[in-house]
Amino acid sequence: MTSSIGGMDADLTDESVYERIRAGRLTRRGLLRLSAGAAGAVLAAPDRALAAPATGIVKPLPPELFVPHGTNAEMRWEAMRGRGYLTPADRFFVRNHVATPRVDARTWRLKLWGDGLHRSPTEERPVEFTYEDLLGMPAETLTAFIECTGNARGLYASQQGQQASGTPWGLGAVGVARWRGVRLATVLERAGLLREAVDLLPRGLDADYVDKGENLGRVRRPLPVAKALKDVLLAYEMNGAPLPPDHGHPVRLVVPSWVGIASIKWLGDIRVSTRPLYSPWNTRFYRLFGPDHPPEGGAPLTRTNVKSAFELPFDAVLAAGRTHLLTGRSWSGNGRVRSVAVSADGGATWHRARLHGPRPARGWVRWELPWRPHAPGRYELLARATDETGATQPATAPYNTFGYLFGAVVRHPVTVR
Ligand SMILES: Nc1nc2c(c(=O)[nH]1)N[C@H]1C(S)=C(S)[C@@H](COP(=O)(O)O)O[C@H]1N2
Ligand SMILES: [Mo]
Repeated sequence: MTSSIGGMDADLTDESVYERIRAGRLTRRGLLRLSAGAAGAVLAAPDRALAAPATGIVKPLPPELFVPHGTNAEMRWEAMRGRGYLTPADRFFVRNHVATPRVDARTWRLKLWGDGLHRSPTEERPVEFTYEDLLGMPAETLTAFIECTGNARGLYASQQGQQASGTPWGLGAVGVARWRGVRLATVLERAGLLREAVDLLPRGLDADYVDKGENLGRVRRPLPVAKALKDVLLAYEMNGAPLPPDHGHPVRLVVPSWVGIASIKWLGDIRVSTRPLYSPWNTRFYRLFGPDHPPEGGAPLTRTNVKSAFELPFDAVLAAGRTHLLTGRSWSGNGRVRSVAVSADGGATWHRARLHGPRPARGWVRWELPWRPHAPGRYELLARATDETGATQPATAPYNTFGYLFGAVVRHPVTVR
């Protein structure tokens, strides 16, 4: 299995190239350069402009599966109806600060450096691991969701009349995959992790992020060593295939149960430090700001909250006098979802949904409930999950200026005819 992944690397490159030729986005000259891999790890900017569509996302984004949001793409929840437990890669949401870079696994290196490692390797002379090195280490699989911190942000406006800055996601900035790779703990240990190390700074290989004219450098978000050693994966596979370009090829972090920003894609290097580390991604962003929070923001966000989604489009049309099977999924960064209640009358009466299928601690749970609406009209469907810590979904989400962690019960409108 492990060696076949190494063998599949070239195939993956071919396939993604083929995909872009088919979509007419790549010239023959661009193709020759790509396959020669001449430029090294990342394509030069002119080639990237040729190779990638305007979104900077490589995979196709058919409108029946995705809602585009600039450089990002949201999964439509109806695309999960009748599907299995996992979110297939073709419909997994993409959150890119800039654009998907093309990274060649054959020349890629993971670099570790900093005073938290034995003999304090420097950024210029780091400890290095190749893709093959990682494939040769003990592999683990992990079924986990990745969810953007701003998932459901759009509901602050549509449901609570509050303006929040950032991508106005619906509920589709979440997905569950089966990730396979090496424990970050294994690599840290081999790199010579010191007991005094407290913080890591994993950094992506995508281009610098420019925020309103200010260059903030490459995407990097501090990660406490304690979390890194507990359950973080250096993933090279997603749902049994090599990690696709948009999801971090060749290697990404998967930081289960934590806000999506922690799961750095196209991982290039990790600084290891004996002192706490900071970047704009744990100071300026990904804290709660606003009237109810301190001026410097609350503590950096870690675990996500409880949420639920129906596998239906907003404003779905359903036939009156028939029984419909309402289906959906619920998940929480605190652990397993214990129960889900559904209301079809705007919250006046609640019914227990039937939970079914696997329920891993870091994934989601599927549920269903039959519903027979008698009279035509407008209805609001509500789903409210409670997790194993007793945390449940409130009627309203506490406001913060960036619109993070919208965990309120979503009022899902449908029409019965
Ligand atoms: N290098 C890098 N890593 C990144 C990002 C990015 O823009 N660059 N976006 C982060 C954010 S905000 C989220 S929500 C997740 C999204 O992962 P996905 O695109 O595979 O769904 O990746 C995270 N890792
Ligand atoms: Mo995110």
